[in-house]
Amino acid sequence: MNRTQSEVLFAEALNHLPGGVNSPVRAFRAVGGTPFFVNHAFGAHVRDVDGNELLDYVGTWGPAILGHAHPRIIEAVKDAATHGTSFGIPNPLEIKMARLIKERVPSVQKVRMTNSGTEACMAAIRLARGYTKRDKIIKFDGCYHGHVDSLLVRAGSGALTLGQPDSAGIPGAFTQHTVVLPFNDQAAVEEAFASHPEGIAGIILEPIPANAGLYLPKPGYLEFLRDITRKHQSLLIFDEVMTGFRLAPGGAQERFGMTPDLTCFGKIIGGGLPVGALGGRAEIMDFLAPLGPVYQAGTLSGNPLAMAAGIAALEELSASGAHALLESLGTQLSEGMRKEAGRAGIPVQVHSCGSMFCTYFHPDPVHNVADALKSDRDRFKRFFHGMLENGIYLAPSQFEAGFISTAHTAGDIESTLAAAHKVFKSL
Ligand code: KE4
Repeated sequence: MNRTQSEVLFAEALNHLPGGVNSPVRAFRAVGGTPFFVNHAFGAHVRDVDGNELLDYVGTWGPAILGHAHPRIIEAVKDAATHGTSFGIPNPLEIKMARLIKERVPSVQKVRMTNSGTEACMAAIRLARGYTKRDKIIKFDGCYHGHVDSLLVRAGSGALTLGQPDSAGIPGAFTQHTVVLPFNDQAAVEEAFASHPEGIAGIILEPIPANAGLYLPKPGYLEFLRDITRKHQSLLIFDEVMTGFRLAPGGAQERFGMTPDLTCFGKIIGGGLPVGALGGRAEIMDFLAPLGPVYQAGTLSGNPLAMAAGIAALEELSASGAHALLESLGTQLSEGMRKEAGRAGIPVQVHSCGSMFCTYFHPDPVHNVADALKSDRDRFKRFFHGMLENGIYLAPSQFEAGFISTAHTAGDIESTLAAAHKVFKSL
């Protein structure tokens, strides 16, 4: 595949941007080679600056659930832009977005918009601490909640990919109240509550951890977390920045029948524009300024363009019966991947949940990040580049998930599996 222009651009980007990128996971550090540059995305495809068209299973890390440049989103952004790009004054679209979130996620009674998932998660833990007047927050290793100082502790996503799950530049004092536990381990959580008699403000988790690849909560685990937090008057915080509105119309909490106290959102609700949101019970959310004592703010929060794009995305998702299609495409891909790897004698764990998936090159089950770290990253690297050479763009790290959109077709999945058939045999 000709990558001449991308290589020229990357060489120049290295002079202007640390690592040549504005977000580390884009740099291909885990898979090697030169990242390609894209200037056109449409449907399930992206086109790089050398004219190569790729079937895209990253979907800008989740937002492109309807595919890229969906006409309804483009139209909504164009129309909103003609009325101004930002007001810094309340605008009606903020109410409409909040109502759409509340209609889909019954655990949410009030919403605060932010500009990223990181901000939503940062606000969530500050709110939990302010509401409960406790300091400790439990997170799980391998989970990633954005680059919040106190949550960049044994974190996933790019931090794990780059081997820096505990970032430099964060004083110990900033993380002394962060209790990091293994995921799927009930005894560890019980022990943490027992050893902190002063109380735990809350537990924050990805209900489906998808920043160390993708693994699932064991049966009963989420219910256990709900029970133990309720018992100790701690808050259960679901980070649904990736799973929200994707794993079901109401996200993972609908799919798993759970009711968290707070939920963090992002990605899909911005239709590809910068966005995040925090939602939850009114009695908790009303602790946020200007009503309550917990400060949180943002110049561009509720920005009319991001709201217009996100509203279009949520309304189109509902109108198009998207989730049934996403479910069937996800099953077709994961079952096909298992079969092709089996045919080639390659030991893999193919995990999927709805339209999210991950292929671990590992012979044994993966239930947490310790298991995930045992996967064969060299084999993943060869698989990634083999698929790329066959026109299939997968997430450039073993420790990321893949995303299917409603713009993918059964035919796309078939051609992906045909490519996988060839590439698995070459491993
Ligand atoms: P942002 O600040 O990147 O909008 O959201 C942070 C975040 C919070 N919570 C979860 C569960 C997330 O997955 C994320 C961000 N996801 C990564 C992909 N694994 C973003 C990709 C990137 O960092 O470039």
